[in-house]
Amino acid sequence: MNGDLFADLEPGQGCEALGLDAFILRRFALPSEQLLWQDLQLVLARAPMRHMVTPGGFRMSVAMSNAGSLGWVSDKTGYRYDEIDPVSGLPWPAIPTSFMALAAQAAHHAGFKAFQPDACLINRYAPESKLSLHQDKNELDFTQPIVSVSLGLSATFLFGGALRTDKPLRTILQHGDVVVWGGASRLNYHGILPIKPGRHPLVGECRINLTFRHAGR
Ligand code: MD6
Ligand code: FE
Repeated sequence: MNGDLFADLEPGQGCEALGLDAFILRRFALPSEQLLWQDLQLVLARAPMRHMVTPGGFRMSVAMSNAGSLGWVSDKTGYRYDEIDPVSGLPWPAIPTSFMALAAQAAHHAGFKAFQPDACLINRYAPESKLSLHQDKNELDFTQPIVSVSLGLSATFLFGGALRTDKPLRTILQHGDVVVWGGASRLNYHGILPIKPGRHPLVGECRINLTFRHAGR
């Protein structure tokens, strides 16, 4: 694996390469699905899902919330990480232990040791919701990877390059799949195509994505 600065382990079994320093761990979250689901409900009881507004004034089709000392927020003034949930006026709920364990294990499996997320963005996609191609660049520290956990309905994930014009790869993310990326791919463009309607036995008629990052100093 490339990127000695970022990793000094070799990726483990069941790691599918998506790009340089980017891996899919198929079904990695399945053994903890019940605990993750319970803990997610506790977080959402304190910080309910909401549709944020983009700096351009558009309501996002994806509903969002956060756990952790920093939460990703968007409003007319821009995108940022904030310690306070603007809806409740309170700090975001802590990242549950079950989430932290899964994120750290997945990162370790993909060759990134000592991942210490301080932000967990929770995305909920109803049918037809999508996320346009974007880069994740609001974090202060790009040396730590991102760990992304897919739950519920399947989605087509687009994984491009460092330029918006690089033709993206397409892969389907299913319930329990975990994507880990960092190093050379950390700033690659990516997105989610519109979700197709369906019903998942645990999650219902939507897709939930948990994205773990180290956003602060
Ligand atoms: C999603 N994910 O899967 C959207 N960003 O719902 C992301 O935007 C994302 O999956 C950075 C790293 C992994 C991701
Ligand atoms: Fe992203």
